Amino acid sequence: MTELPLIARARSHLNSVAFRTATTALTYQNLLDRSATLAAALLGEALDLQETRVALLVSPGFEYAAAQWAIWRAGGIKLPMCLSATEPEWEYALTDSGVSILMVDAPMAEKISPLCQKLGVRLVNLDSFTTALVKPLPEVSPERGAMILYTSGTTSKPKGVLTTHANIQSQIESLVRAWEWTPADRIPMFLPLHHIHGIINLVSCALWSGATIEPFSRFDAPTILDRVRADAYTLFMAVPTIYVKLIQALEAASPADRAAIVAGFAKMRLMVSGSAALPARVHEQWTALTGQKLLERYGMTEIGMAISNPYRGERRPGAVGIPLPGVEVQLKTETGVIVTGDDEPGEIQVRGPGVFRTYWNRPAASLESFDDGWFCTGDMAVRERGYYRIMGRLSVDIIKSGGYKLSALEIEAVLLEHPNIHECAVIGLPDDTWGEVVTAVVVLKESFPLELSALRDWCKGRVSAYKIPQRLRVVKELPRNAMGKVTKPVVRALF
Ligand code: MCA
Ligand code: AMP
Repeated sequence: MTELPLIARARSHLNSVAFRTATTALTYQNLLDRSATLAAALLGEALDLQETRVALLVSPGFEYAAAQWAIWRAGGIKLPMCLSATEPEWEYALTDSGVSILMVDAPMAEKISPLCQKLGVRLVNLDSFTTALVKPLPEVSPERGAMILYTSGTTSKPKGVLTTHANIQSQIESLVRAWEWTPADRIPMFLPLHHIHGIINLVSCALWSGATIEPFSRFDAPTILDRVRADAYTLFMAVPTIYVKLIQALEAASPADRAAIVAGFAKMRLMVSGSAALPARVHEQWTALTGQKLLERYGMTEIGMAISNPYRGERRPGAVGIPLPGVEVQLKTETGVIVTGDDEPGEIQVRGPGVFRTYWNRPAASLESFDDGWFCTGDMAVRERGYYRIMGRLSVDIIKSGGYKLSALEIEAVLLEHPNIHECAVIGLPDDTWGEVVTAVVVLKESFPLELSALRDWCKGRVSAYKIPQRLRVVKELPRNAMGKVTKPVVRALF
């Protein structure tokens, strides 16, 4: 039987450690066995899940990876959800994508089970399957749907991005080749596992290569720095906010501690930054502190990684480099002309086998996002001396905070439900640590005031913590243009 390449490749690393924690070392053989058991549990009497959507709400680690492989081996489409999302956010993702099974671990089971009952979703608790199950698994062709990731855009509600097994394989192969992954690699995993950065760049590339992953439930600087000091890693991947936090931690450490930690960083073969712009200043500060030149790359949920500074060659602060293997990139000006030389800005358009198939159940949005076969990213860039430099986004309604992409429109829709908010405009304001911080400018209904802390409390349970405004400004009226549309650049100028 032909297996998915990601699974077949694991058979050449059977005794290597796939996941290591302080107390466990689980091998690729363990991962194959466990995912076969979970695939059998998912299938029950069925022979093939036939692209049934299976949501995943499991803490990062071995069980998450085994569940992910189980869904794929059983022929399902995986929908990883944010562990810290709110119930309305989970409900939206589950219903929008028509999920019929949800895989959970014990910590999440109690929280989500009433919602599953309400929606008629079958709950599969991983912890209930402790003994091995054996069942023939279906053959899954690479052209089948593999994963749906929800991403915010210029619409209020997030859209599901559907990628196939072939898309995922090409995204992985491109990065493994460009960044020279090997079975000897060891990498910490502290990024959330409902986005490409964690799922593809980190977990899937590592498992494709026979490398070892050390999972953490979240990013905690002291814990990670202890392991860096112990030379635990060869590779490191993070968002710019994390590098800023690490710089703060290193600067606060005693000279002896700092020297020991820096020695650990200096030995790594590669440190990557992405998901948001890495300020040149942070890049340079990191090099000055650790001797490491960060490799910055650019990607997007719809396309995986597209542009990267080279593993061997100049890593230029402030630039994202050149197209990755197998990825075609072009810039198109506002007037529809394809940029041919350096120094002329245009929108980044991407083509290649890694580009997603479609937005789930949104044919019109899918059609609109392509221009003659090229995916339109909505990001502006310029080529300078051969390297791309990101200039910003076309839409003012997309905010990047801590590496998360947020829709101002989605947050505005929630704020408008507040009993004392008459009108609002949400913007992202520049911030040294978070890249941008969510900022709400509101017109109140009544004369009684609204404090930021009260607004933040009200938002809890309605939207994920990272979408909750960090700053608030009350105004008498919002600036509008002649058409009556709120002018966000003028709103921004209030600060
Ligand atoms: C949390 N806080 C914030 C934000 N988030 N303040 C401002 N802006 C924010 N965005 C505050 C909290 O309210 C809290 O404040 C304090 O910071 C600590 O919160 P906590 O949640 O513990 O923060 P953290 O754990 O330190 O999180 C920071 C983080 C996290 C580790 C950088 O945001 C993260 O994992 N980001 C990565 C996201 C990611 O992987 N994105 C990839 C998607 P208080 O203490 O007052 O309560 S992009 C992608 O996949 C594409 C394809 C790509 O290119 O990679
Ligand atoms: P997401 O939709 O969460 O996949 O986020 C993708 C977006 O993150 C891109 O469209 C860019 O706006 C932004 N992004 C990713 N990497 C970089 C980078 N290195 N520099 C600037 N922006 C980036």
